[in-house]
Amino acid sequence: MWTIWSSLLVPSLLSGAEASVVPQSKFISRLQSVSRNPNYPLDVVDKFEEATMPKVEAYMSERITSGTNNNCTLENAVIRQEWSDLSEEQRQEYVAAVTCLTKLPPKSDKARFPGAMSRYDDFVAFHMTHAMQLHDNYHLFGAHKYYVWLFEKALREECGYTGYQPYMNYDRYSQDPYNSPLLNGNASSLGGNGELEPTYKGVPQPGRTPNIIASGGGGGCVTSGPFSDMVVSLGPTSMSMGSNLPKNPKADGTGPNPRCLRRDVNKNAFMGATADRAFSLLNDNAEMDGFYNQLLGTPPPRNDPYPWGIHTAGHYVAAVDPGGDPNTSPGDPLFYFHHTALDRLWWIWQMQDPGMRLNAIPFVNGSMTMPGHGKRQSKDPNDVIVDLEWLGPPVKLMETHDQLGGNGGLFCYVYV
Ligand SMILES: [Cu+2]
Repeated sequence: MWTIWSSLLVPSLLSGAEASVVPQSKFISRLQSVSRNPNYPLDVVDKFEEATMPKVEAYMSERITSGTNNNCTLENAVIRQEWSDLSEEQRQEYVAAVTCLTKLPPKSDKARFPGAMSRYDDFVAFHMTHAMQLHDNYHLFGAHKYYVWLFEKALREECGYTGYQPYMNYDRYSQDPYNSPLLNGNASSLGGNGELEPTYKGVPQPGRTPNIIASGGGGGCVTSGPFSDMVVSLGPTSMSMGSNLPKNPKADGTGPNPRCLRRDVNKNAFMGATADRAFSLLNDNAEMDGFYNQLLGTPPPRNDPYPWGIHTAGHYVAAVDPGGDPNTSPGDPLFYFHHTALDRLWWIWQMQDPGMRLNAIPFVNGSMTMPGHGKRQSKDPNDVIVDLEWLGPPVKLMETHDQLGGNGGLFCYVYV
Protein backbone atom coordinates (compact mmCIF):
# COMPACT_ATOMS: atom_id res chain seq x y z
CA MET A 1 0.00 0.00 0.00
CA TRP A 2 1.11 3.53 -0.81
CA THR A 3 1.58 5.59 2.32
CA ILE A 4 3.49 8.58 3.50
CA TRP A 5 6.06 6.23 4.95
CA SER A 6 6.67 4.51 1.69
CA SER A 7 6.86 7.88 -0.05
CA LEU A 8 9.56 8.90 2.41
CA LEU A 9 11.62 6.02 1.16
CA VAL A 10 11.58 7.10 -2.44
CA PRO A 11 14.52 9.52 -2.43
CA SER A 12 16.78 6.90 -0.85
CA LEU A 13 15.61 4.27 -3.28
CA LEU A 14 16.51 6.57 -6.12
CA SER A 15 19.93 7.20 -4.69
CA GLY A 16 20.87 3.62 -5.35
CA ALA A 17 23.42 1.77 -3.27
CA GLU A 18 21.99 2.02 0.21
CA ALA A 19 18.42 1.46 -0.95
CA SER A 20 18.23 -2.05 0.43
CA VAL A 21 19.31 -0.95 3.91
CA VAL A 22 16.98 2.01 4.36
CA PRO A 23 16.24 1.80 8.04
CA GLN A 24 12.61 1.34 8.86
CA SER A 25 11.70 0.93 12.47
CA LYS A 26 9.89 -2.13 13.70
CA PHE A 27 7.10 0.17 14.82
CA ILE A 28 6.51 1.66 11.39
CA SER A 29 6.65 -1.80 9.82
CA ARG A 30 4.16 -2.99 12.38
CA LEU A 31 1.74 -0.18 11.60
CA GLN A 32 2.12 -0.75 7.88
CA SER A 33 1.19 -4.39 8.29
CA VAL A 34 -2.16 -3.52 9.89
CA SER A 35 -4.93 -4.25 7.42
CA ARG A 36 -6.92 -1.39 5.91
CA ASN A 37 -10.24 -1.43 4.15
CA PRO A 38 -9.53 -0.72 0.47
CA ASN A 39 -12.89 1.05 0.13
CA TYR A 40 -11.55 3.91 2.23
CA PRO A 41 -8.37 5.55 0.99
CA LEU A 42 -6.46 7.43 3.66
CA ASP A 43 -8.04 10.80 4.38
CA VAL A 44 -6.28 13.98 5.40
CA VAL A 45 -6.40 13.05 9.10
CA ASP A 46 -5.12 9.52 8.48
CA LYS A 47 -2.20 11.01 6.56
CA PHE A 48 -1.56 13.54 9.28
CA GLU A 49 -1.56 10.69 11.80
CA GLU A 50 0.97 8.74 9.72
CA ALA A 51 3.20 11.77 9.44
CA THR A 52 3.08 12.08 13.24
CA MET A 53 4.49 8.62 13.93
CA PRO A 54 8.16 9.60 13.67
CA LYS A 55 7.43 12.17 16.40
CA VAL A 56 5.85 9.43 18.47
CA GLU A 57 8.99 7.33 18.03
CA ALA A 58 11.26 10.18 19.06
CA TYR A 59 9.07 10.87 22.07
CA MET A 60 9.02 7.24 23.17
CA SER A 61 12.74 6.86 22.85
CA GLU A 62 13.12 9.80 25.25
CA ARG A 63 10.69 8.15 27.63
CA ILE A 64 12.67 4.93 27.51
CA THR A 65 15.96 6.75 28.01
CA SER A 66 14.61 8.57 31.04
CA GLY A 67 13.05 5.38 32.38
CA THR A 68 9.52 6.83 32.51
CA ASN A 69 7.79 4.55 30.04
CA ASN A 70 6.54 2.04 32.64
CA ASN A 71 7.53 -0.86 30.34
CA CYS A 72 5.37 0.45 27.52
CA THR A 73 7.17 0.46 24.18
CA LEU A 74 6.06 0.90 20.60
CA GLU A 75 6.75 -2.79 20.09
CA ASN A 76 4.36 -3.92 22.82
CA ALA A 77 1.76 -1.15 22.51
CA VAL A 78 -1.58 -2.49 21.30
CA ILE A 79 -3.20 -1.03 18.23
CA ARG A 80 -6.73 0.34 18.12
CA GLN A 81 -8.29 0.38 14.67
CA GLU A 82 -11.14 1.93 12.74
CA TRP A 83 -14.30 -0.19 12.54
CA SER A 84 -14.24 -0.75 8.77
CA ASP A 85 -10.60 -1.73 8.83
CA LEU A 86 -11.49 -4.75 10.95
CA SER A 87 -12.49 -7.93 9.15
CA GLU A 88 -16.15 -8.93 9.31
CA GLU A 89 -15.20 -11.71 11.73
CA GLN A 90 -13.44 -9.23 13.99
CA ARG A 91 -16.46 -6.93 13.91
CA GLN A 92 -18.76 -9.79 14.81
CA GLU A 93 -16.45 -10.76 17.64
CA TYR A 94 -16.72 -7.22 19.00
CA VAL A 95 -20.51 -7.23 18.75
CA ALA A 96 -20.65 -10.61 20.49
CA ALA A 97 -18.49 -9.31 23.34
CA VAL A 98 -20.72 -6.27 23.89
CA THR A 99 -23.76 -8.53 23.81
CA CYS A 100 -22.05 -10.75 26.38
CA LEU A 101 -21.52 -7.75 28.66
CA THR A 102 -25.25 -6.98 28.46
CA LYS A 103 -25.95 -10.47 29.81
CA LEU A 104 -23.52 -10.54 32.74
CA PRO A 105 -24.88 -9.53 36.15
CA PRO A 106 -24.20 -5.97 37.32
CA LYS A 107 -21.73 -5.09 40.07
CA SER A 108 -23.10 -1.61 40.78
CA ASP A 109 -25.20 -0.95 43.88
CA LYS A 110 -28.61 -2.59 43.41
CA ALA A 111 -30.31 -0.19 45.81
CA ARG A 112 -28.97 2.87 44.06
CA PHE A 113 -29.43 1.51 40.52
CA PRO A 114 -32.38 -0.89 40.51
CA GLY A 115 -32.55 -0.33 36.74
CA ALA A 116 -29.00 -1.58 36.06
CA MET A 117 -29.50 -5.04 34.57
CA SER A 118 -25.98 -5.95 33.48
CA ARG A 119 -22.26 -5.24 33.52
CA TYR A 120 -22.90 -3.13 30.46
CA ASP A 121 -25.31 -1.02 32.52
CA ASP A 122 -22.70 -0.52 35.26
CA PHE A 123 -20.95 1.88 32.87
CA VAL A 124 -24.18 3.69 32.00
CA ALA A 125 -25.02 3.98 35.69
CA PHE A 126 -21.74 5.73 36.39
CA HIS A 127 -22.00 8.12 33.48
CA MET A 128 -25.60 9.09 34.24
CA THR A 129 -24.83 10.03 37.82
CA HIS A 130 -21.48 11.75 37.18
CA ALA A 131 -22.17 13.54 33.91
CA MET A 132 -21.33 16.99 35.28
CA GLN A 133 -17.98 15.83 36.61
CA LEU A 134 -17.11 13.73 33.56
CA HIS A 135 -17.65 16.67 31.24
CA ASP A 136 -15.94 19.49 33.08
CA ASN A 137 -12.81 20.94 31.57
CA TYR A 138 -10.51 18.72 33.62
CA HIS A 139 -12.21 15.43 32.94
CA LEU A 140 -13.55 15.53 29.41
CA PHE A 141 -10.44 14.03 27.82
CA GLY A 142 -8.68 12.06 30.54
CA ALA A 143 -11.67 10.62 32.37
CA HIS A 144 -13.23 9.47 29.11
CA LYS A 145 -9.95 7.88 28.08
CA TYR A 146 -9.96 5.87 31.30
CA TYR A 147 -13.67 5.10 31.06
CA VAL A 148 -13.36 3.67 27.54
CA TRP A 149 -10.23 1.76 28.53
CA LEU A 150 -12.10 0.13 31.43
CA PHE A 151 -14.91 -0.82 29.06
CA GLU A 152 -12.38 -2.38 26.67
CA LYS A 153 -10.86 -4.24 29.62
CA ALA A 154 -14.26 -5.61 30.64
CA LEU A 155 -14.90 -6.81 27.08
CA ARG A 156 -11.57 -8.60 27.05
CA GLU A 157 -11.42 -10.00 30.56
CA GLU A 158 -15.07 -10.77 31.19
CA CYS A 159 -16.27 -11.60 27.69
CA GLY A 160 -13.21 -13.09 26.04
CA TYR A 161 -12.84 -10.40 23.38
CA THR A 162 -9.43 -10.70 21.75
CA GLY A 163 -9.36 -7.31 20.00
CA TYR A 164 -9.32 -3.72 21.21
CA GLN A 165 -11.88 -0.93 21.24
CA PRO A 166 -12.49 0.29 17.67
CA TYR A 167 -13.11 3.93 16.79
CA MET A 168 -15.26 5.41 14.06
CA ASN A 169 -13.88 7.63 11.35
CA TYR A 170 -17.02 9.74 10.85
CA ASP A 171 -15.82 10.86 7.43
CA ARG A 172 -16.08 7.34 6.05
CA TYR A 173 -19.80 7.28 6.73
CA SER A 174 -20.81 10.88 6.21
CA GLN A 175 -22.01 10.55 2.61
CA ASP A 176 -24.21 7.52 3.13
CA PRO A 177 -24.37 6.39 6.75
CA TYR A 178 -27.44 4.24 6.09
CA ASN A 179 -25.50 1.84 3.87
CA SER A 180 -22.22 1.99 5.76
CA PRO A 181 -20.45 -0.93 7.45
CA LEU A 182 -21.10 0.88 10.72
CA LEU A 183 -24.88 1.25 10.56
CA ASN A 184 -26.28 -0.76 7.65
CA GLY A 185 -27.96 -3.28 9.93
CA ASN A 186 -25.87 -6.27 8.80
CA ALA A 187 -24.59 -8.84 11.27
CA SER A 188 -21.16 -7.17 11.12
CA SER A 189 -22.52 -3.66 11.77
CA LEU A 190 -23.56 -2.00 15.02
CA GLY A 191 -27.17 -2.36 13.98
CA GLY A 192 -29.32 -0.21 11.74
CA ASN A 193 -31.50 2.87 11.83
CA GLY A 194 -34.54 3.29 14.04
CA GLU A 195 -38.05 3.16 12.64
CA LEU A 196 -39.62 6.46 11.67
CA GLU A 197 -40.98 8.20 14.77
CA PRO A 198 -42.96 11.14 13.38
CA THR A 199 -42.83 13.12 16.62
CA TYR A 200 -39.01 13.02 16.70
CA LYS A 201 -37.78 16.24 15.11
CA GLY A 202 -34.05 16.08 15.86
CA VAL A 203 -31.66 17.62 18.36
CA PRO A 204 -32.19 21.31 19.24
CA GLN A 205 -29.04 23.44 19.04
CA PRO A 206 -30.00 26.74 20.63
CA GLY A 207 -27.66 29.59 19.69
CA ARG A 208 -26.54 27.97 16.45
CA THR A 209 -27.67 28.52 12.89
CA PRO A 210 -29.22 26.16 11.93
CA ASN A 211 -30.60 25.65 15.42
CA ILE A 212 -31.42 21.97 15.10
CA ILE A 213 -29.72 18.79 13.91
CA ALA A 214 -32.79 17.83 11.94
CA SER A 215 -34.07 14.26 12.11
CA GLY A 216 -32.70 11.87 9.54
CA GLY A 217 -35.99 10.00 9.40
CA GLY A 218 -35.61 7.61 12.33
CA GLY A 219 -36.15 8.18 16.02
CA GLY A 220 -37.88 4.89 16.85
CA CYS A 221 -36.76 1.36 17.67
CA VAL A 222 -33.81 -0.26 15.90
CA THR A 223 -35.20 -3.26 14.02
CA SER A 224 -32.21 -4.68 12.17
CA GLY A 225 -28.85 -6.16 13.03
CA PRO A 226 -27.04 -6.44 16.33
CA PHE A 227 -28.70 -4.60 19.22
CA SER A 228 -32.18 -4.71 17.62
CA ASP A 229 -33.06 -6.96 20.55
CA MET A 230 -31.04 -4.99 23.11
CA VAL A 231 -33.00 -4.21 26.26
CA VAL A 232 -32.36 -0.65 27.39
CA SER A 233 -33.30 -0.17 31.03
CA LEU A 234 -31.74 2.92 32.66
CA GLY A 235 -33.20 6.31 31.77
CA PRO A 236 -34.50 8.37 30.19
CA THR A 237 -33.43 11.33 32.31
CA SER A 238 -34.61 14.93 32.16
CA MET A 239 -31.98 15.61 29.47
CA SER A 240 -33.30 13.03 27.01
CA MET A 241 -33.97 14.17 23.45
CA GLY A 242 -36.13 11.15 22.66
CA SER A 243 -39.78 11.33 21.78
CA ASN A 244 -42.61 9.07 22.95
CA LEU A 245 -40.40 7.26 25.47
CA PRO A 246 -41.76 5.24 28.37
CA LYS A 247 -41.16 7.06 31.66
CA ASN A 248 -38.66 5.73 34.16
CA PRO A 249 -40.26 4.77 37.50
CA LYS A 250 -37.59 6.81 39.32
CA ALA A 251 -37.32 10.58 38.81
CA ASP A 252 -33.55 10.42 38.20
CA GLY A 253 -33.86 7.62 35.63
CA THR A 254 -32.10 4.96 37.69
CA GLY A 255 -35.09 2.60 37.88
CA PRO A 256 -35.87 -0.34 35.60
CA ASN A 257 -37.52 0.77 32.36
CA PRO A 258 -37.08 -2.05 29.82
CA ARG A 259 -37.48 -0.75 26.26
CA CYS A 260 -35.94 -0.89 22.81
CA LEU A 261 -32.83 0.92 21.58
CA ARG A 262 -33.93 3.97 19.57
CA ARG A 263 -31.85 5.63 16.89
CA ASP A 264 -31.88 8.20 14.17
CA VAL A 265 -29.04 7.56 11.73
CA ASN A 266 -28.27 11.13 10.84
CA LYS A 267 -26.27 12.46 7.93
CA ASN A 268 -26.67 16.04 9.22
CA ALA A 269 -24.70 15.02 12.28
CA PHE A 270 -22.03 13.03 10.41
CA MET A 271 -21.43 16.06 8.18
CA GLY A 272 -20.35 18.03 11.23
CA ALA A 273 -17.43 15.66 11.81
CA THR A 274 -15.86 15.26 8.38
CA ALA A 275 -12.10 14.82 7.91
CA ASP A 276 -11.52 18.41 6.82
CA ARG A 277 -13.06 19.56 10.09
CA ALA A 278 -10.98 17.13 12.12
CA PHE A 279 -7.87 18.22 10.27
CA SER A 280 -8.60 21.87 11.00
CA LEU A 281 -9.11 20.98 14.65
CA LEU A 282 -5.70 19.27 14.75
CA ASN A 283 -3.79 21.68 12.61
CA ASP A 284 -5.19 25.10 13.50
CA ASN A 285 -4.88 24.94 17.27
CA ALA A 286 -1.50 25.15 18.95
CA GLU A 287 -3.17 25.86 22.29
CA MET A 288 -5.41 23.50 24.22
CA ASP A 289 -8.08 26.14 24.76
CA GLY A 290 -8.52 26.57 21.02
CA PHE A 291 -8.56 22.81 20.45
CA TYR A 292 -11.18 22.35 23.16
CA ASN A 293 -13.39 25.19 21.96
CA GLN A 294 -13.32 24.09 18.37
CA LEU A 295 -14.05 20.49 19.35
CA LEU A 296 -17.12 21.68 21.25
CA GLY A 297 -18.18 24.13 18.56
CA THR A 298 -17.85 27.21 20.75
CA PRO A 299 -18.33 29.90 19.66
CA PRO A 300 -20.68 28.46 17.05
CA PRO A 301 -19.12 28.59 13.58
CA ARG A 302 -20.88 31.00 11.20
CA ASN A 303 -21.95 30.29 7.64
CA ASP A 304 -21.59 26.60 8.22
CA PRO A 305 -24.51 24.27 7.46
CA TYR A 306 -23.28 21.84 10.14
CA PRO A 307 -21.98 24.06 12.94
CA TRP A 308 -22.10 21.50 15.76
CA GLY A 309 -18.46 20.89 16.63
CA ILE A 310 -17.12 17.34 16.33
CA HIS A 311 -17.97 16.40 19.91
CA THR A 312 -21.67 17.17 19.52
CA ALA A 313 -21.81 15.91 15.94
CA GLY A 314 -20.31 12.56 16.90
CA HIS A 315 -22.74 12.10 19.75
CA TYR A 316 -25.72 12.46 17.42
CA VAL A 317 -24.68 10.42 14.41
CA ALA A 318 -27.42 7.98 15.33
CA ALA A 319 -28.43 8.76 18.86
CA VAL A 320 -31.93 9.06 20.29
CA ASP A 321 -32.50 6.88 23.34
CA PRO A 322 -30.41 6.31 25.35
CA GLY A 323 -27.62 7.60 23.09
CA GLY A 324 -29.05 11.10 22.72
CA ASP A 325 -29.42 11.65 26.45
CA PRO A 326 -26.17 13.26 27.69
CA ASN A 327 -26.54 11.34 30.95
CA THR A 328 -27.18 7.85 29.61
CA SER A 329 -25.39 8.15 26.25
CA PRO A 330 -23.09 5.11 26.87
CA GLY A 331 -26.28 3.03 26.74
CA ASP A 332 -25.85 2.93 22.96
CA PRO A 333 -22.66 1.05 22.02
CA LEU A 334 -21.92 3.79 19.46
CA PHE A 335 -20.85 5.98 22.39
CA TYR A 336 -17.62 4.03 22.72
CA PHE A 337 -16.81 4.47 19.03
CA HIS A 338 -17.32 8.20 19.31
CA HIS A 339 -15.28 8.74 22.45
CA THR A 340 -12.52 6.51 21.10
CA ALA A 341 -12.48 8.66 17.96
CA LEU A 342 -12.12 11.78 20.12
CA ASP A 343 -9.39 10.05 22.11
CA ARG A 344 -7.53 9.42 18.84
CA LEU A 345 -7.83 13.05 17.76
CA TRP A 346 -6.62 14.20 21.16
CA TRP A 347 -3.63 11.85 20.97
CA ILE A 348 -2.66 13.00 17.47
CA TRP A 349 -2.94 16.59 18.69
CA GLN A 350 -0.85 15.88 21.81
CA MET A 351 1.87 14.14 19.83
CA GLN A 352 2.56 17.17 17.63
CA ASP A 353 4.40 18.63 20.61
CA PRO A 354 4.28 16.25 23.58
CA GLY A 355 6.40 18.51 25.79
CA MET A 356 3.80 21.26 25.60
CA ARG A 357 0.62 19.34 24.93
CA LEU A 358 0.61 16.02 26.78
CA ASN A 359 -0.55 17.52 30.04
CA ALA A 360 -2.39 20.52 28.67
CA ILE A 361 -5.81 21.12 30.20
CA PRO A 362 -8.31 23.67 28.95
CA PHE A 363 -8.94 26.76 31.05
CA VAL A 364 -6.86 25.80 34.04
CA ASN A 365 -7.21 29.33 35.30
CA GLY A 366 -10.83 28.63 35.79
CA SER A 367 -12.40 31.45 33.88
CA MET A 368 -14.49 29.16 31.73
CA THR A 369 -15.67 25.57 31.62
CA MET A 370 -17.65 23.56 29.17
CA PRO A 371 -20.86 25.44 28.40
CA GLY A 372 -23.76 24.12 30.40
CA HIS A 373 -21.51 22.36 32.87
CA GLY A 374 -19.85 25.42 34.21
CA LYS A 375 -18.77 26.12 37.67
CA ARG A 376 -15.54 27.98 38.13
CA GLN A 377 -12.62 25.75 38.80
CA SER A 378 -9.05 26.55 39.49
CA LYS A 379 -7.59 23.43 40.98
CA ASP A 380 -4.07 22.35 40.30
CA PRO A 381 -4.56 19.53 37.74
CA ASN A 382 -1.96 17.51 39.60
CA ASP A 383 -4.36 17.33 42.52
CA VAL A 384 -7.34 16.15 40.50
CA ILE A 385 -8.21 12.48 40.86
CA VAL A 386 -10.27 10.63 38.28
CA ASP A 387 -12.44 8.38 40.43
CA LEU A 388 -14.74 6.11 38.44
CA GLU A 389 -15.76 4.33 41.67
CA TRP A 390 -17.25 0.91 40.87
CA LEU A 391 -15.71 0.82 37.41
CA GLY A 392 -12.05 0.88 38.42
CA PRO A 393 -9.45 2.18 40.89
CA PRO A 394 -8.93 5.96 41.16
CA VAL A 395 -6.17 7.43 39.00
CA LYS A 396 -4.44 10.80 39.01
CA LEU A 397 -5.71 13.03 36.23
CA MET A 398 -2.26 13.43 34.71
CA GLU A 399 -1.91 9.65 34.48
CA THR A 400 -5.00 9.57 32.27
CA HIS A 401 -3.38 11.93 29.78
CA ASP A 402 -0.73 9.45 28.79
CA GLN A 403 -1.77 6.47 26.68
CA LEU A 404 1.81 5.24 26.26
CA GLY A 405 2.79 4.37 29.80
CA GLY A 406 0.16 6.18 31.85
CA ASN A 407 -1.91 4.60 34.60
CA GLY A 408 1.21 2.82 35.86
CA GLY A 409 1.88 1.41 32.40
CA LEU A 410 -1.56 -0.14 32.03
CA PHE A 411 -2.27 2.31 29.23
CA CYS A 412 -0.12 1.27 26.29
CA TYR A 413 -1.81 1.74 22.94
CA VAL A 414 -1.64 3.59 19.65
CA TYR A 415 -4.13 4.30 16.89
CA VAL A 416 -3.90 3.47 13.25
CU1 LIG B 1 -19.36 11.39 28.46
